[in-house]
Amino acid sequence: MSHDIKNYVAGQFVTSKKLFDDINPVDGSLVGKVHEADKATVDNAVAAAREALQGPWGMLTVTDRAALLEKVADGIDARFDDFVAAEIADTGKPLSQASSLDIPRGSANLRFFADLVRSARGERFEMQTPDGAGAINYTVQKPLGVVGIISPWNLPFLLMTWKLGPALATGNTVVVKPSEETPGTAALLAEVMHAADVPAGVFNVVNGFGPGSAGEFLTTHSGVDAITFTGESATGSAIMRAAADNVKALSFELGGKNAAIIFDDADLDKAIDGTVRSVFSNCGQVCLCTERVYVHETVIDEFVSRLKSRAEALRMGWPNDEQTEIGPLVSRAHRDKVLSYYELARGEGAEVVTGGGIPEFGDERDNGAWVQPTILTGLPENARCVREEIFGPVCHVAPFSTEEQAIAMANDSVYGLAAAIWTEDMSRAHRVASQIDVGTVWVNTWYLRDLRTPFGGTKLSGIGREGGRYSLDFYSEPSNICIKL
Ligand code: NAD
Ligand code: 6OD
Repeated sequence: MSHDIKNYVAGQFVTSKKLFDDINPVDGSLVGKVHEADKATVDNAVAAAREALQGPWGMLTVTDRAALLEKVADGIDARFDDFVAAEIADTGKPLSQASSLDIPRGSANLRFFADLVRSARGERFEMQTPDGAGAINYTVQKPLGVVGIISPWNLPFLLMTWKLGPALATGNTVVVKPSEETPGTAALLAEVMHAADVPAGVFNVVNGFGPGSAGEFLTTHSGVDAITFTGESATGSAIMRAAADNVKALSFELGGKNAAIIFDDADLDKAIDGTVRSVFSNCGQVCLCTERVYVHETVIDEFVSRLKSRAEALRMGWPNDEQTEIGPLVSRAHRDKVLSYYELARGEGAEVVTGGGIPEFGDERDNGAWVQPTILTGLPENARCVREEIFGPVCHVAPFSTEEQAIAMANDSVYGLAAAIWTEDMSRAHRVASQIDVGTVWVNTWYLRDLRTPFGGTKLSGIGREGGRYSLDFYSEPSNICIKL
């Protein structure tokens, strides 16, 4: 049954005269009607967030703020099934994934940053002065102010809370703009915040699109102090231009064209398991997914043949079927983009090892946004399908002969988000990992996350790092207090 998804501004659920459809990509059915925030609604949200900085929220001690975040995390856990259902309805992702990754990481993100901010250390410097009495300097961390959080559709709740946790833990107030494709879990979080008595204006949600809509209103708003954004690199550039006039602080987690390198000494069972995960998880819609696989020439034939069998065995199905391993893409529009790359690959001379089209179900799912898991070979390294982010369940597999060549191929990209290396030689693992120009290198694993580590990308993959103390550094501003003794 479809329902209305409203904005949440100054502690109130706010409607709009302009509505847009939230579509379920499994079968094209209507999830709900979304109230699009107009300029006045965004202005109200920013004003409420600014006011809340001065109100009870601004007066809370770190301990009280952390306790409130934990109360919100408890509220998420108490409504776990609702969050899972909302995420599945918007994205079509399998229940097994939504209930083991997306939603658990939502409350974990809040708990982690509540813990971290409680134990954050300050700094203090003693200095000599000519009169001999000296001075003491210490640093206080102040919130940035009003933070705009703009999130994508691939891991909607995980990625929104990944920014929200540290932003609130450090004392900011926020205006969240979820992706127009996936507004469900942000709306539910507003209900949880409301029930947890989070002061009005601390957490606001405005729904809408990018240009000419809530995204642009937020990024150009002079009352917003910082923008933390996850999404496409081209959108990051547009936001950077929009934010320039007010010189806002920016943190960007952007696109990738991530490489996996499989050396001849790799444990092929592990490498194939890991590559199936890194290429096809979330139907290839994780920024960290592998789209370029480089395999040593002596093992590439076996690797491709086994990867093909595994890709063909992946179970596509209804999200609530516990056997389902892979869901649809997020929308028909995104499917058109992915299919255009499948077509382009053929035009560029690729061999399509498996996939390359649309599956047929013979039921309502034929109205959805499904696409086949696809493996390509035979493309030159300058082919567009090897260079551009596709963001679907697809990889290109190419051979290499030397370690130096593998490193050069992995680094030959305008992106620099993540890489996976598969080898049983730990000296090689250390040697190669440090030469790959990306934010995260996984060795014999993929997407294993310790939230204390720096997370982000080089080149077109982003600006800045979040995670652990890196998040605290971004969301707060150090001020020096100098006391002459
Ligand atoms: P997107 O850039 O199209 O949209 C992301 C968000 O930005 C949405 O909320 C959208 O409405 C908003 N937006 C779009 N144009 C805007 C504008 N001009 N001003 C303000 N807001 C605007 O990205 P997407 O399609 O939702 O997500 C997929 C992309 O995100 C992929 O490129 C993927 O690699 C990237 N991504 C990166 C990471 C990371 O951590 N590096 C994580 C997830 C996704
Ligand atoms: O796990 C995370 O913290 C994180 N930021 C993941 C990003 C995934 C990209 O789609």
